[in-house]
Amino acid sequence: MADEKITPKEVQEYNASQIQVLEGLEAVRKRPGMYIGTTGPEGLHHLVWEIVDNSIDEAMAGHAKNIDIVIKPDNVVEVSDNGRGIPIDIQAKTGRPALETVFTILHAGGKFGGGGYKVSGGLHGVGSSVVNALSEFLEVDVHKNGRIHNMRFERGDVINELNEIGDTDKSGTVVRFKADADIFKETQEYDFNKLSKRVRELAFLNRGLAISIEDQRPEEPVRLEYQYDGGIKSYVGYLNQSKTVLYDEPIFLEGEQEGIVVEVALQHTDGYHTNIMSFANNIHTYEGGMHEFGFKTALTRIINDYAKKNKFLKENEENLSGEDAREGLTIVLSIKHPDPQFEGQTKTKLGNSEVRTITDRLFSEHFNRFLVENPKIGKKIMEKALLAAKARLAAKRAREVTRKKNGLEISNLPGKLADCSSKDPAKSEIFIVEGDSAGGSAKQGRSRLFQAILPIRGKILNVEKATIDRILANEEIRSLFTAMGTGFGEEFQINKARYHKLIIMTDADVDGAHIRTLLLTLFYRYMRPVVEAGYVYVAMPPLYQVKQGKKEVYLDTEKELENYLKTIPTSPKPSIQRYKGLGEMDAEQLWETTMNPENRRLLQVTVEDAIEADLVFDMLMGERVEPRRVFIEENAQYVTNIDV
Ligand code: TSJ
Repeated sequence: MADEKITPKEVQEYNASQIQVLEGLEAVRKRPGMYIGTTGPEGLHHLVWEIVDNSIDEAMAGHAKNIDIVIKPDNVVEVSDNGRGIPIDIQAKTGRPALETVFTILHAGGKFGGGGYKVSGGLHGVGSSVVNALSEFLEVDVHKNGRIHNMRFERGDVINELNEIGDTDKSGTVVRFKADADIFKETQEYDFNKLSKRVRELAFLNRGLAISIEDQRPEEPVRLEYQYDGGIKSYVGYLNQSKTVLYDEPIFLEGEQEGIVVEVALQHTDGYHTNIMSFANNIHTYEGGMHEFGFKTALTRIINDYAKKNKFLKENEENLSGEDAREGLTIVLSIKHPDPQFEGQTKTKLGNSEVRTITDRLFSEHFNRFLVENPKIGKKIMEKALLAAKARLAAKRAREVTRKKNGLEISNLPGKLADCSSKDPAKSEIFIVEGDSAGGSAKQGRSRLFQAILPIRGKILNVEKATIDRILANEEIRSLFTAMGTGFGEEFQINKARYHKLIIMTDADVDGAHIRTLLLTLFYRYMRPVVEAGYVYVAMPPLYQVKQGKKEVYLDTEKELENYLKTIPTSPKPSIQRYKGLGEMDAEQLWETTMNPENRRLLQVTVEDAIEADLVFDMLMGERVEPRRVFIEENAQYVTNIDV
């Protein structure tokens, strides 16, 4: 890399950051939102990734092989790695140990040592000092040169200066911290499921890295360990595990140019959808960016060149479109960049323009060679793309015939929709309710001013296995789109949404879970802007009702039930009802427990949830039995609430 000259501008920036240093960690405690976004659950979990990112950096630099995360009782988090250990020597500039600087100076993380890829930037990278400032306590043990070096901080203040606390034959860093309840007022509870999903993703993205996560809060600790020698190639295999694939091994390439590492893994399925997941320095770039752009251009170009050269397409025939070229593809694209620029609304769009040409070049060279060396697979890929083009052209002709009249206009509002009287979308809600009896209770119990009810019958169409025209012909799906008012496909308009809350209300049993998953898959595939806008919710009806005398109490989990029963007198004998379905509640109960904004609990669906639903969906509904069996076994602990 070229030496950089320090220009007057940079000198100025340096001075500016010095001022920030003087402000110290007090500023972080005063306005935590400025540094971690929120002090709700998102911000709380962010602390863990802030610390883990440092160990990932050490692993990416080739110095650590293992990372272990433990959620200890009382929500203390411990992160350790077997890297070189944070440097402990006195820095000339500050006269303080480097270790102390890491935790007491804003933005100091990773500023020394030089080189390598940092996870920092974008959502992450505000530094370990921010975590320290927001922790009731933080302790660090550095195993280095045969000794254990320790420091302790409380709310950012040094409590124990750097000191040696014993001998060691290992090297590495251990950090333990407890989020400060004065800052994280809403909750200090970590969601193990959420943490372990990201841990698995990090394992996929960093080939060979062994990363474990243990929950020591329950009586029986749970420990999960992830290590993928195939890296993102294994990730694609995982995403496709329940799909029918066109060839056994995902296509994989890794290349490097100008210090930028590019990895791509892809594999075709017999489905109609494209699943592309891109990452920059391990951050999921939901909004895409230059790496995705370069990849897509290259893929379309190479497929067209190959098709022409090998007479799959005649010279005078129209080129295959990008969407044709990507149909049925599962793609994971991961780049590592020394200085990533994140742009876009959610700072998840990679902006570095040089990445476009580099990804294009590295991928096309490899993919070209792959096609030449594997003509049988090449033929399958061509046939898939040609079929996609044929379907696209047929659909286009069909659309031209029925131009404008796809029947989804609001003038055709479905008969079974009980609309609300409010015309203000921001205040309006639509409940998608499974079954006619629950639909009836919901219609009776609702607040007609702002709540609309759309009952749907039984299983809706599996959009995964259906073509567009079949989806558009499906009555349940049509009524949903008509009610929403957003149109469909290319004509989709989020600003036409007639409701800003779309609430899925299904039974708490296996069928209910299936229908919820089907709906989430439909939204993810065909109403994604609605999911991205945060309009989609899942209603959480209670599982239990306890009745004692005149008093009725509703509870959501078995544990809450147990705890509640301990607090009430034993006579008169309480009667406990376990709700199997919404239909068992009368209109008033349904309103009180599940629909009334004052009492109800709604889960907002994120894009990640929808992706997960997509996967679960494949598992439960796919054609292959073996992955379904394995999935149910692996997730047995999570499905105890489900009646099988
Ligand atoms: F920063 C931190 F506290 F958040 C943290 C840092 C937390 C954890 C769990 C691990 C780490 C960390 C830091 N692991 N490994 C390192 N490595 C360095 O800081 C390091 C070591 C040696 C050298 C060198 O040039 O010799 C350079 C660096 C950056």
